[in-house]
Amino acid sequence: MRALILVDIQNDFLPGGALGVTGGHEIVPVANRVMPFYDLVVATQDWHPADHQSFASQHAGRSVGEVVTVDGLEQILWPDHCVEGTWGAEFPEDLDTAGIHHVVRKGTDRMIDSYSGFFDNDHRKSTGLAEFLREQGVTAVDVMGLATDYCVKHTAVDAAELGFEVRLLLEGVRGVELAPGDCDKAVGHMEDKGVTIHREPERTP
Ligand code: VGL
Ligand code: ZN
Repeated sequence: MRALILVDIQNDFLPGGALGVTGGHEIVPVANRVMPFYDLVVATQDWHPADHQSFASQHAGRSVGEVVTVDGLEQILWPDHCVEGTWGAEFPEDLDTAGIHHVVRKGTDRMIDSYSGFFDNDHRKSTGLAEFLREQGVTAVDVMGLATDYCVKHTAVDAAELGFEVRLLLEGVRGVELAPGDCDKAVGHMEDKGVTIHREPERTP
């Protein structure tokens, strides 16, 4: 069975949000259109405590975009975003959440970030998503959401490494682009890791 994974489609990653991705709102209708084609739809949510150590606000004298070391791991500093229980962490109002069967929350440990829906950034702990998908009989996943160059990339690459057949729905992703070209680079990296890039608009995936 092929499942759909919606990555971090949350208010804070849409324009106007704390970490708004350019054009991020354009993928909501894409998600709504394709969800009915899948027997299983899983959504991830970035879900941080207010003192998460990926927030620049937690590091005196540091600003957004700088890289620090947290618990032995390199960490890019972000604006405060997707704080558990806040509006920014919620799904956007126009996302058809009735079509989502299962939600996975990640980044809940203040000491380690989690771009992937499967593992934290050091692969110390599983979120349980791989185990859940296997229990459901899933062998293939289509991935879309935000952001191409961070959470989408890490989720798709981990899925491929875990042995799932993975397609990236290009119409349904947008990226942060801290540096110009980051999204193209991320797509190339996913392709190198065995992810199929699905370039056509989704009608019957
Ligand atoms: C993300 C940066 C920080 C993402 C999450 O969803 O791509 N990016 N936290
Ligand atoms: Zn985050």
